[in-house]
Amino acid sequence: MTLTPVLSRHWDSPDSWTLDAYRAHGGYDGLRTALSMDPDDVIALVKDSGLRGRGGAGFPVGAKWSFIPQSRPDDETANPAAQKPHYLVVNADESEPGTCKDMPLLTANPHALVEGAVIAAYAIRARHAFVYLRGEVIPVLRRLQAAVDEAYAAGLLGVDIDGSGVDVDLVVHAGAGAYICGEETALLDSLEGRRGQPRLRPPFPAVAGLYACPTVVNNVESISSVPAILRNGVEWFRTMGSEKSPGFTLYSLSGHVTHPGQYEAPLGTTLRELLGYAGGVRAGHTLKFWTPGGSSTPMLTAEHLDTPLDYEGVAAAGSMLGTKALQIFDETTCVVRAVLRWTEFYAHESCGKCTPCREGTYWLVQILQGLERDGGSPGDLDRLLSVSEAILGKSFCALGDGAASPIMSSLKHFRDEYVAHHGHGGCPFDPARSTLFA
Ligand code: L3W
Ligand code: SF4
Repeated sequence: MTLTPVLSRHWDSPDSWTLDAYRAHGGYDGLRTALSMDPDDVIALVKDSGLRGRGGAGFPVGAKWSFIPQSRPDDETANPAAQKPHYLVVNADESEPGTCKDMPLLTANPHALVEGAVIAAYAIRARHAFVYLRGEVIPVLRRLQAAVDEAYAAGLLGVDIDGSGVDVDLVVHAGAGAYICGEETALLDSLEGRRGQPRLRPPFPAVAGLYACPTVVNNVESISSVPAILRNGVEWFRTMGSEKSPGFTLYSLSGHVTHPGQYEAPLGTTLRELLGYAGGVRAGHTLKFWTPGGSSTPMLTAEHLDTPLDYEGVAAAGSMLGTKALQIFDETTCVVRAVLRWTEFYAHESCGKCTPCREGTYWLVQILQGLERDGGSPGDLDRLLSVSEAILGKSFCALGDGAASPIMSSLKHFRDEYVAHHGHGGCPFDPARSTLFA
């Protein structure tokens, strides 16, 4: 596989984020193509492309768009849901530990998202679109708002877009920095002005989303990938990746790697290949474990270096592709300490709505802290497993499963290291050598 930069092709060009720079490379040509088509044909094209959601779950984008009631809102004979307004919401609340693709994308190429959002809104017949952005990242908020302002001034947003008679407004909304607001239904509650907590699904947002109206919620990278598909066609998109996981994607490499950053490549690229682009694990060290898609995805080891990083390949290896956030840890890292840091994050970010996650994450932290501090108590490993099993599949939303996942996968691959904490009376690693978790 080779790198296939599409979204990141011009990231290093001066002023890559401006409308002029974006247009110089074919920007907004995809929108023109879309506006010349029937909205249903745009949905069919995105379906044919096989584009899958880039936010973690990999749900097919075109299928999700097609769940929105298909008849026109002004068709009185139609399904009543079709007469409600439709909304597009872009999930830009990137917070999964290790995930760092949407913020660089919005910083260097915000017009790809604006163009994709107008195309998506047109396809699902939405008059209003929202971007729910992680609130702490003020420079990204400013950069995206500037792109939205430029698009309005150029007639690419607002009323009668590009003389097509189509109207779309796009609002950028800054969240207040809660991980749970990346869960789509908590995000919708937050956008409506309430405390962000997950809603029961079904109904899925496509049926009852923002203000109880049909709503598509898609990740930044998913929406930003759409213009290139309109511009270059389905066949072009399908020349990359596999039948079930077609196209290009942004992999983020972080941690003990020589050149951390975002690498855009076809789905199915392996970690071995990506490490080749990124200069390998830092000099003089060896790979110990890694996450394929952020801390919520079960960790893998050097044994999985040749796993194709697509939805099917990573599932076959016992994990999930998730957000393609490849966190690399070398042999200096204490796995218990790494898992403790992640678990503290989940305990802090648990919204408290359901008991398994609210209470379970608290107790997981207590047990892991004990192991690190003084080796813990006999039976701790069994307790870690039983608390994790009480969370996994029994919590109200995916945050609970995400919290259990690093514990269960680390116990599977590194049980001896947990046992060594008992034997040593605390962490056997020299904190001075463990650069990530000092
Ligand atoms: C209509 C149906 N729509 C499913 C839609 C649903 C959603 C999408 C995927 O979690 C994962 C999670 C994290 N009719 C539908 C339907 N949908 N059935 O499809 O739904 P789902 O439930 O499979 O996943 P999810 O709740 O969206 C996402 C994992 O991603 N993750 C990512 C975390 C990253 C962040 C971040 O940084 N912001 O949160 C990492 O692994 O654990 O498993 O739209 O409505 N019948
Ligand atoms: Fe809230 Fe955790 Fe339950 Fe999700 S799993 S609803 S974050 S308490």
